[in-house]
Amino acid sequence: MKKIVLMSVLALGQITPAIAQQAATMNQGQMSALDSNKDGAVERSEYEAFMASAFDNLDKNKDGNLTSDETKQALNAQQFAATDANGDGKISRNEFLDRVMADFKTADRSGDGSLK
Ligand SMILES: [Ca+2]
Ligand SMILES: [Ca+2]
Ligand SMILES: [Ca+2]
Repeated sequence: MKKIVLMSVLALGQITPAIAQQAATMNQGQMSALDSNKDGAVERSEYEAFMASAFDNLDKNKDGNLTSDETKQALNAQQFAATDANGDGKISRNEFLDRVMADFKTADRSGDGSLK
């Protein structure tokens, strides 16, 4: 499970430098960062909250969209295009969350809404 969450983070590139630097191993600290209620599982809501704050960090001018400029450290052109579902050259909050939550759904093989 640790590996699966990590792959999801990597699918979007380097969401935060801290995660990227430690991408090779998902350590206990990173697990705890996602598991905010500390029950040992990462629920959908926890994952979504984490990713929403990652979006906010990337959205430097706080207009609710990520431009290629704002994500140039994090996403390559291919990743950007894959996340920009409607192809308008910006990644909206919904497009971002749709993408990462699709990753969550893929990772949640048991379909119980949590990763553990
Ligand atoms: Ca939890
Ligand atoms: Ca922006
Ligand atoms: Ca878009």
